[in-house]
Amino acid sequence: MRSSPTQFTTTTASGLTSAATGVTPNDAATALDADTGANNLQNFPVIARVTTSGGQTTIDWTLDSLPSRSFQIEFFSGGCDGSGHGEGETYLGSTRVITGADGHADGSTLVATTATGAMVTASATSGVLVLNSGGYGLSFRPDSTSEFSACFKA
Ligand SMILES: [Ca+2]
Ligand SMILES: [Ca+2]
Repeated sequence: MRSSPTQFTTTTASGLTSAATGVTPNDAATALDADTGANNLQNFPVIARVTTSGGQTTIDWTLDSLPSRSFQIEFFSGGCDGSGHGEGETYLGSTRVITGADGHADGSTLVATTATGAMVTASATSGVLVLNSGGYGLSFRPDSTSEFSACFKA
């Protein structure tokens, strides 16, 4: 599932703001992201693997956060800051998931083809699905965006 790269610019920008002051570590997975603060101290995803084969790049990732909640996971390539977390210059793609009762979600997401050796990062945005006016389909209404994940070398 892909969405417009410009659709969530505002929430991505808030993630960038908090990243500039240093990255807050994720709380323990069993804590269900109960910590509070700027952007609700939204946990960032963890990239487990980046695979490019036949011109297609797939990112394997996990997220441990609020239970039974919708998330938009966005992927980027670009530089990394001093803490080894990404800076998210080039949008690669996104996906949406709903975490389980244990707060866990994971997936393998097809993204824009990424060169071997590139640094890849991800962010997670919590939100709710709302019925579009007119009743046709659902829209994702974002609230809190995480800082960028640790960089992963493609
Ligand atoms: Ca939190
Ligand atoms: Ca947190």
